[in-house]
Amino acid sequence: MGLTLAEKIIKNHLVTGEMVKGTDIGIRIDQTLTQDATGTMAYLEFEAMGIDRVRTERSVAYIDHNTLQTGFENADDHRFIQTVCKKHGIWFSRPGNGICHQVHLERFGIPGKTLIGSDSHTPTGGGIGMLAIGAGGLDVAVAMGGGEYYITMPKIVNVELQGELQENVSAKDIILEVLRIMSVKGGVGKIIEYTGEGIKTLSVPQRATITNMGAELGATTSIFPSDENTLEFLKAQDRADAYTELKADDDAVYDEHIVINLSELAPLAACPHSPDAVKSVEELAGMKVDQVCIGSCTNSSYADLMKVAHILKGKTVADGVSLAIAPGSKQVLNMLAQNGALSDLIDAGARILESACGPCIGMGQSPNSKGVSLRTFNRNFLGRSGTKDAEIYLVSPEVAAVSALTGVMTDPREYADGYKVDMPEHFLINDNMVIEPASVDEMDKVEVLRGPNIKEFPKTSAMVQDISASCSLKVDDNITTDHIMPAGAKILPLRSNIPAISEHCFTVCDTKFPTRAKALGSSIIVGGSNYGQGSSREHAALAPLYLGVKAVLVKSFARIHRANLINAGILPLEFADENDYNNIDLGDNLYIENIRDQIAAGNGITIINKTKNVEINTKCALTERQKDIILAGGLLNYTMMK
Ligand code: MIC
Ligand code: SF4
Repeated sequence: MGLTLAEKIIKNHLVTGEMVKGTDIGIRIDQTLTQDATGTMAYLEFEAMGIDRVRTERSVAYIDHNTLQTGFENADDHRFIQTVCKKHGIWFSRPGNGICHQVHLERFGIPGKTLIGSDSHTPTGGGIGMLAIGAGGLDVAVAMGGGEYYITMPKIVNVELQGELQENVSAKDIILEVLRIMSVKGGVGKIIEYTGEGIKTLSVPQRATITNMGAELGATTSIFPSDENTLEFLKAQDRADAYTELKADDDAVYDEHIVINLSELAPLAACPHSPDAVKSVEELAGMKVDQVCIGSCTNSSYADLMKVAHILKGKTVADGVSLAIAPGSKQVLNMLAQNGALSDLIDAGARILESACGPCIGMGQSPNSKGVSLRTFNRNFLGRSGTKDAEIYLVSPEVAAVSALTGVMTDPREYADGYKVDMPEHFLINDNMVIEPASVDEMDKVEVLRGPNIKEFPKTSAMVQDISASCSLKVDDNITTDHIMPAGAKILPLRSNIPAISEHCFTVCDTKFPTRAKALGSSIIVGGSNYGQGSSREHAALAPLYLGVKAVLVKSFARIHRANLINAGILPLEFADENDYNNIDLGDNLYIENIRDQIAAGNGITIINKTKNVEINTKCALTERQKDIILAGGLLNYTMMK
């Protein structure tokens, strides 16, 4: 029986377990990446493990999220990351060099290698044929120290692309169509593998748009084969030696099969407040628009921005619209500057932002009250833009650009004029903003510089035997990590300070949660299905941990968040019978006895709701390793005990 491409890469990296779907496997990690909003914590964890030097083939730290410096905090964090990287063997991409996923694809991604990153959009690397997975900071720290990375062996879904996109329909519309079909929880426990004649028409950056936003499916990762288009991209990046041809065997067996005919696809938009609330642009046409933002790790490549520049050239942004553009990398921005396209953008009235995440993570450019904002980004969760009552629509660069001109949602096919951006034969290459680590001989001389906002990783203790706790919060389905631990320009600078950031935990849902949880001492959160979807931020586990949350009991979890809870030593429980969701209310007194024995026995955990006098059976499907992590009080304790 033949293997799929993902299975081939897993097989080559398998250290623990067997490739049996649904069972736990440990894989060797070749490369890691971090960004600054998760990076400080990841490097504090790495330091706590006491390992001198990274043991990966390549580890890179990027500064791209917390780039608004309205106080000392972010600048201090950048300096900490820069010095810690220099000392321990990690390459450092300076602020201004671009968004981690875009730069990694351009300069470091290698087909067939494994990559984990402390950012949920790490699967962007699947566009170049890597097995690239988003993870919590602690998992990345362990991988930097040479430890394997554990996942549940996923099912493999084949998305077969046929035909060719019409002009002004783009890669973004392909992934929006996949989201429409599969939903934000349809990819949990799965890898999405793209095949078919249609992929030949897609360049590496277009493929990367698709694998990037595959994160919104909840998928473990997404991947494209490595073929002549991959070689063309690598050659143009002066990295042809990184190329290997990679594809699935002809007789590979997939668990699911989806066919999309690109020729029939129309421009799409994800409506507020979920990436799978997809409608056609035709249906939404004419809706008044207040803001347009172009950029993010999904859609900020050279080709994307050349297309935008072409649409805007010689025109002016509509009166009522504010247009912001953040190019994905210094390479992209500089190429636009050199060929004059930047001037077309400026001339049309675009507000040019630095090459960073910017508005995507609420670092500035929050829309006006009740504003309608079209964004080429990947997430439109409630409040993420910084304006809670704003309406965010996720669209392609083509839809964004034409709508910026007309002031209303517009189908870009009406503006088709035959223009096509060719892949440059040579990208502009200058890695002067990437700092090499110190040599082994020099590393001891490097002093790691810490600012006062950098507080220690919260200490945890081994799991106790009995837990008496109250329900401190009850939430619905599809809770995102942006609900649990909001981001934005005001809160992100506290990412290195768990006591301070925990004051904002869940405040999008309930402003009193942090005070209540602290007053209760020990508590349990109750939620619906797909709890914790979205980002990889381990702060969504560390802040509840700091506030005394001992267990999270839900209908189902998103993958990375569940792993982060286990890493933090918080019990992830699922209702054995979903109807029991109705048997717990806010404030109920809950009791779990002999918990260590129940975890070890592995038959689920019984919670007694003393307020309602009912017993609730929960599933607690932990592998032997995960049981040991939970019993030790988290992955850091477990790793240090080993
Ligand atoms: C995001 O897009 O939500 C982020 C910000 O990049 C996060 C990481 C973070 O919260 O720091 C992610 O996707 O993992
Ligand atoms: Fe940055 Fe947005 Fe991409 Fe997250 S999704 S890495 S915030 S650009």
